[in-house]
Amino acid sequence: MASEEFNNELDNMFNENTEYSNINIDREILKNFFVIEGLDGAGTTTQLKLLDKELSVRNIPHLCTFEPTDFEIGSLIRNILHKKTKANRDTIAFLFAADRNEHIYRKDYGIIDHLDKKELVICDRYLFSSLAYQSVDCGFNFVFSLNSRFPLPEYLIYIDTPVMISQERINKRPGNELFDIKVFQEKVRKNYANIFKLFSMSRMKIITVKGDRPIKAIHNSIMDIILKDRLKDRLKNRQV
Ligand code: ATM
Repeated sequence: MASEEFNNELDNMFNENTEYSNINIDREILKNFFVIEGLDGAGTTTQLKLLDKELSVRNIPHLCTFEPTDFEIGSLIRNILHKKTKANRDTIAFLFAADRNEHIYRKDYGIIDHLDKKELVICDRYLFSSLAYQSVDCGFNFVFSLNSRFPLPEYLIYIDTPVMISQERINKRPGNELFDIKVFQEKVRKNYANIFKLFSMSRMKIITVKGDRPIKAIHNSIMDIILKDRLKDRLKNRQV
């Protein structure tokens, strides 16, 4: 779908007379759940690894996790992304949603069970990746409906990287994946902007972090967001 069409679709959502009026933006928020998003090459995976180390050093109970997962459906998705097996674009959208469902709800291993154990959960990509990537080929409404029942994180942290920079980083990596093409990434970047506009009506906090900086500077910005929130919570508890 062209981004202008996506924009129109988004504009229509604000019109009460359209089928989009029931769109569920203000849904359940999972406290202590942080999601990191960005274009391919934005460095979300690098940042997740750094956070994992730092939270361990600080003895903060946490789970650093990612989508596609390393559960069964996630592994199938990786094979499709690495072009080892083929699937129709709509099938890929279904698979991402199915993988997510396991990721959130699987007993003992899922995100909800970790949050229930009072751990912070930080996830590299979540439903916003589906909305940004799969909407390019499958249309926003279809992808939104597949993901309409999933809860939102408390914080969505977006590492904003210009396509040119993310493309330079991708080109340095061996092999290429299904969505690595420049024009595709440009559409994905526009989609992210539209999605954030849409979700600004929710109670989820959306924070953009500039991605064209050294890895350590980006890491510090993300740590600040996570720690500030914990500090606020502790102060609140002390006042009670
Ligand atoms: P990582 O490279 O962050 O592991 O993600 C793999 C790809 O999966 C990434 N592609 N690029 N380019 C984004 C894509 N993806 C989706 O298309 N939809 C989704 O729902 C998710 C979670 C990831």
